[in-house]
Amino acid sequence: LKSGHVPVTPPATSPACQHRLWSEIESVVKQQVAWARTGIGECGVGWQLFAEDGEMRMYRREEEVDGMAVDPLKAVHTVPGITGHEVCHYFFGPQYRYDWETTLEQMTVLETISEDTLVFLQTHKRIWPASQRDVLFWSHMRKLPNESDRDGPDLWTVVNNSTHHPDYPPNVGKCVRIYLKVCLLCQTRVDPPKDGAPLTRDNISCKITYCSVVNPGGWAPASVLRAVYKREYPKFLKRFTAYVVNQTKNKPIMF
Ligand code: 6CM
Repeated sequence: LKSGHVPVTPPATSPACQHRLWSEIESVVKQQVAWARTGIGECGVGWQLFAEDGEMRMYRREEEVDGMAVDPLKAVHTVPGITGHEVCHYFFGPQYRYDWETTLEQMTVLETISEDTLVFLQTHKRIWPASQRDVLFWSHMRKLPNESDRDGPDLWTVVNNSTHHPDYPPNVGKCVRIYLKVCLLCQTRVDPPKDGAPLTRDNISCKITYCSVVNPGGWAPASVLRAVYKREYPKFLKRFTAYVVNQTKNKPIMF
């Protein structure tokens, strides 16, 4: 930092700031990003490693509310060849969701608040013996300025958070509504070629942190839910990141 310069996060400039949900979006994004940035050993809570594959590690804490498992999850992964902006672009964009989201049955964009803020209604495939689930959430994508290295790549995040919509009340049809808080936080790492040659995808990698808390909203046996998560979360993160690698491999790098 140049002397006298104090790092200040510039105010968010998204046009979504006019919207009724905006103050909630601001506060949830800040809280979720801070939580995602807290390392596994840092927060004084006991994380249990439940899945590991190459660079990917997945941790959970077993928690219950009214007998229902609401285990917080935190996953970290490092993937070569892609940027944080690219990862967030494919996670956020509704046009890509059916390509990678294997538990999805139907997705509708209920509201476009701005190009970086959407409201989604999704139904997910039924998992026996429980009822089918749906979920209604806002999703917001944001660039976070790199405060430790002003010339370094920015961080990118997507935060998904359950909300209500008067036309789609919960638990009226065949679906039970689930409630979630999800944060995907991505940091691009650059290892420039020594000889000053142009950067290629061989010189970049992305550190991904994915945090979620899902309340199943109604009866779901904790043991079945935990078995489903143990199977589905690693599958999701591996499949989704492989999808981003595949989509971007012949495209210019999007920082
Ligand atoms: O974060 C993920 N996906 C986003 C885009 O779709 C978004 C949605 C998350 C919905 C998560 C639903 C999980 C499946 C629900 C099953 C509930 C079954 C209850 C009964 C079981 C006995 O944030 C990726 C989500 C990856 C989930 C594995």
